[in-house]
Amino acid sequence: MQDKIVQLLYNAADYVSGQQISDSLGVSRQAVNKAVKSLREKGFEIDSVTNKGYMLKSTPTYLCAEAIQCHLNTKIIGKSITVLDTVGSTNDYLKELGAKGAEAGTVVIAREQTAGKGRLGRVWQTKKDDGIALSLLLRPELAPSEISAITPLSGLALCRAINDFCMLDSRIKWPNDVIVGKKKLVGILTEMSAEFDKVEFTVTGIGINVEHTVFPEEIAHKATSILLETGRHIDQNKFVATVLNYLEQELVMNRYRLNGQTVNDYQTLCASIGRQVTFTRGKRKISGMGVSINNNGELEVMLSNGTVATVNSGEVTVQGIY
Ligand code: BT5
Repeated sequence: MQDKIVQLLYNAADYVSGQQISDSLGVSRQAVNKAVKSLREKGFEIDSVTNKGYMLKSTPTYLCAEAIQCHLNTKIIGKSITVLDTVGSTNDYLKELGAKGAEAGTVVIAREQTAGKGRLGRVWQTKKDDGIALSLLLRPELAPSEISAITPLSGLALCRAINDFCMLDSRIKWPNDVIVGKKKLVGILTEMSAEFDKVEFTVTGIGINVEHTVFPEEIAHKATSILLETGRHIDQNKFVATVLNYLEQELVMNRYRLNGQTVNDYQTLCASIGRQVTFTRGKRKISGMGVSINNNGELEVMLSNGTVATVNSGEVTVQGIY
């Protein structure tokens, strides 16, 4: 109910009376008073004037579910948002919720992760309040072999959100990094729980560097943050809402699949196209020119002998990018 009150006040041009709120939400006046009190305790500045009602003056600057939700225009993503101070990994936390039946679109966000994961057992570093760790649960009606579009579509959504909201020129380094210039701003990791021929749920984890001014030595040469790139502190709640709005657009509205339009959009934003790339096949390292993304989200690489290799997993390095 608190999220609905924030949304109502946020969209109102003037004071909204307690009666109007209780009527439109179908709850008692006491329940409205109680919800307003607890919103104030969370950092929402809500003015109240006798005979006029309530007006939202400001939303909290720290990450807060209700403050994110009032900027959402989604049908599925973000209806349930949990913000945690600290957690091992938001992906692991959400996978547990998924196994217990959490609904599609559930989002878990943490201000700090103590065991953040990358791919292939690597570590993702999320320092308290500097980074946003976000995981999204989906229940696409697909076979396990059909979920390969989720990471590229998420990358597309992230790029759009960052470019729109932060006025940056971010690009995608195939398959799961969002970069600015030569450095990594976002990492994406999609995991799934499935039966033999049916996906039960997917969890897409997104790590975004926001407020970092310095990084641990081992990643300092290849990591960047929104603050470092723009010199500005962003409203993290509005930013996360923008990310979720674009995720809904790219994932849900495209039914979790790539199509002609999204492949085209992805290619336009893909830093691995038109560049010399190196990938591993077994123990061999192979180089060629990244030429396109196919309808399965795989990278097509033109080799020096004129044949085209399709790369769908493993490691790819792109010349000129970390
Ligand atoms: C990724 O893996 O980039 C996927 C990262 C996904 C993180 C999210 S956060 C929310 C959710 N919960 C989790 O536990 N995970 C997800 P990969 O492509 O394997 O890249 C990992 C590599 O990126 C590391 O080996 C480092 O070299 C580098 N790295 C680690 N932390 C970084 C950071 N904050 N910024 C830039 N690079 C980083």
